[in-house]
Amino acid sequence: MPCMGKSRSVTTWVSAISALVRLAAEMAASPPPDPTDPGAATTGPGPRVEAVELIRIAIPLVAPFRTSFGVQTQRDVLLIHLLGDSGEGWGECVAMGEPGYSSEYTEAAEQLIGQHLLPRLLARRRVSAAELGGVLESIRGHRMAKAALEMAWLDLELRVAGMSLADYLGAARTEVDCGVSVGIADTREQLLETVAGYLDDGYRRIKLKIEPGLDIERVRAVRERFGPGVVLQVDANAAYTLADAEHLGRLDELGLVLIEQPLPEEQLLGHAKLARRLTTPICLDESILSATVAAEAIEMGACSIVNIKPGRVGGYLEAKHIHDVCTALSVPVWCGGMLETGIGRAANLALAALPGFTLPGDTSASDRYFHQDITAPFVLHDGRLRVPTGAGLGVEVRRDVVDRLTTRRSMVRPG
Ligand code: NPQ
Ligand code: MG
Repeated sequence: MPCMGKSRSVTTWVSAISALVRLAAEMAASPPPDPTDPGAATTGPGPRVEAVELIRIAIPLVAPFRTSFGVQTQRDVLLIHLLGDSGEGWGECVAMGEPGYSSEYTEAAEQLIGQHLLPRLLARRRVSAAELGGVLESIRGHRMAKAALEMAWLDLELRVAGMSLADYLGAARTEVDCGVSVGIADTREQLLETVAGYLDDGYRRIKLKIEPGLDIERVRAVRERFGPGVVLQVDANAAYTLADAEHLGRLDELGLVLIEQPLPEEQLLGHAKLARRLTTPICLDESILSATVAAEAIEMGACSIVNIKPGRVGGYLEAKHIHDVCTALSVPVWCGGMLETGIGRAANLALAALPGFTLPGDTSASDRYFHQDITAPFVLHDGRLRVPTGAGLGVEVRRDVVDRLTTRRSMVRPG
């Protein structure tokens, strides 16, 4: 326990943090841009959606991607194509084919969107992207499914308004520093070779996927081979327990920016206990489901850095709230990745351009994952990607490529 004098300053510090967390929670609960506020970005009453095409595509990955929860060789993606009275809008659901990263998965998202979410939205004459969360509030969870619809709504609405998503969200830069996520390799030598390739490509940060047994020695090998100048971090995807605290402490001497999600999603207190035993900062990914969870996790000391994935938190508007909350609490954030096609990649770049995104994210070039993307490919320039400037998400979908990759297609209409 701290001595008397220290305990008094700790009390002051804790009450200051509490006040900030309250402010953060209020900001999180505050409504989206007010259309009557001249300073806020507005897009009017929202589009009229006449039909929605649900398209399932299977895109092969350039190489198998192994994490602590499994190996992926292709991406099973659900695309949302809105057909409105004033134009079209595209969205992408980041759920995986199997519920490995989280409980959501593509088939379930498609079912939920078709059976529960779209009927509620299409029952209204017009819905704006900012109103979408409220209309769908009575349906619990399924944030990736909701986020996919919000993305499509934002694209349609902002295309009509002639505004880019980056401007709408409040972007502060025109290009963003990029990192890359490196899967668990079969051998140490293969890992070193892969990392060397990404450093040659110009990536400004390397993230190594780890799991028990393929962790300390692998990370040390990368640090020793490429030196102290390489910006390095690790991601466990919830593969450890609190009993591994001492083992994970061996990462402390390897100069990592952070360790991402060492423990299971629901163990906020566990992460807070682990944080006290490590000098490497803890960053949460899977655990951060909303701005409220982010504020609470930060207050209890479960993390000091936050990975923001719009799909995981229910959309880009909630993602912006988390950015605002974390920025108010001086907690750095970065943009995660879910192996998005050019559609989700474009939107992630708009988000990653906000001022609080001070660490390079998993916003990699298209060719990190795909031989052929369904939009014009995003290409690295000096370790950065350019933020799209066109209206909406700022990308055009290559319908011929989508059609070639399509495994299933259906149409949802009002009524
Ligand atoms: C993460 N992403 O940060 C995730 C997890 C992840 C870039 O490391 C298919 C679809 C395979 C989504 C593998 C990165 C995936 C996936 C891993 C997401 O935890
Ligand atoms: Mg992660």
